[in-house]
Amino acid sequence: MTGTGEVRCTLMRGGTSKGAYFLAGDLPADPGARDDLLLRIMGSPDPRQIDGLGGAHPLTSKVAVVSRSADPEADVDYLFLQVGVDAPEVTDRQNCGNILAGVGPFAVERGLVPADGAETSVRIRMRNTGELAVATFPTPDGRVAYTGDAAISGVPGTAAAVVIEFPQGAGPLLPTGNVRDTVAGTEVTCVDNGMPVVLVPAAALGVGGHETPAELEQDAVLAGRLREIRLAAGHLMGLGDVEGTTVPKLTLLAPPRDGGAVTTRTFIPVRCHTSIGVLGAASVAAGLRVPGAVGEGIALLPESGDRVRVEHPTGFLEVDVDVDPSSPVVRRTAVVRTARKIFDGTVFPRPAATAAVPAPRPGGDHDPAAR
Ligand code: NQM
Repeated sequence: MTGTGEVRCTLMRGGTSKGAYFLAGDLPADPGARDDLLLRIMGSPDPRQIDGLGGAHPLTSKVAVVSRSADPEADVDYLFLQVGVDAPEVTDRQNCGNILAGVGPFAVERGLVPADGAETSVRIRMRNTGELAVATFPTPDGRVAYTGDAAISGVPGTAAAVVIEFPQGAGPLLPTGNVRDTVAGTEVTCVDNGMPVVLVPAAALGVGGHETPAELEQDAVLAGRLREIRLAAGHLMGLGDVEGTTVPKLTLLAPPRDGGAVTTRTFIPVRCHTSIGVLGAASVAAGLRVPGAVGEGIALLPESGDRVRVEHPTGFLEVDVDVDPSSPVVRRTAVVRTARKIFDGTVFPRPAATAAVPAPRPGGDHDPAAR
């Protein structure tokens, strides 16, 4: 970072999300100063993020902070930060497996890790959860290759595969200790295989579970029920008061329609995801494999193999998840994503003096476009 506040930044698509990637050393070490700078870089708070890099949706208002790791088990440390769109909030309380897909390529691009032959594996310590991931991607001629033939739902075209493996998670798969809980009058399963998620049968909330995200977001009764369930589940899951936080997520479950195991609609937590998060899907898939959980009677699990195809609003996400159902413990999780470097350069943050003044809402009295 220079005296004028400009910062070296790489904008990358990671899976079905997009975010600004930084070297930790290029950002202020003090979290308050860092978060203030990130709000100004992303253009928050403003529902359109018109004055910054953010894309006016939680899925495109994300930041990765990457550094060499001091941990002998890891090459790099990755801290994920969710930047509020219309609220001046930056939180490290959740992780992001989509933005994770860009971390290995970014680490090679910026010289934190050398390319290692035709394919490079980068061991990543995810600082939000303390857990480890290993990302493997093509590096022919010592450079990251972004083109390839892997397709993921929610992203047009194809790109090089980034294979991400997660060894056994440290925390309990069922954070409440129960396979089912009754929360705000609804039977749910609370699960955490990298992302705290509350699984809710869509039918229990009076919806089909195959609606579009826009249709579900317009349903005020549903929004109220989801909020009640989330706040109560947060306490049961040991997360405390989750008002104002982005975890746990809520995933509605419905029978599959396109050859998958289950249909999902995920709230992150207010907006409905246009697909599903990677770790969110890893938690859903693991939850479906727990005997007696609320997915039973809704999901159709394959009779053999680890692969679970999780359907979502724009296609599906396949997760390999090996669960020992007796404990239950997840032995291994793996997923294929793609990532792409969009630009690399210098970002010029909005000056600090205007940071605290929220922009008028679109269509509001002070919005010139509405006049
Ligand atoms: O669950 C969105 C995303 C995510 C998170 C969210 C994610 C994950 O799609 O690993 O990737 O749940 O807020 O980027």
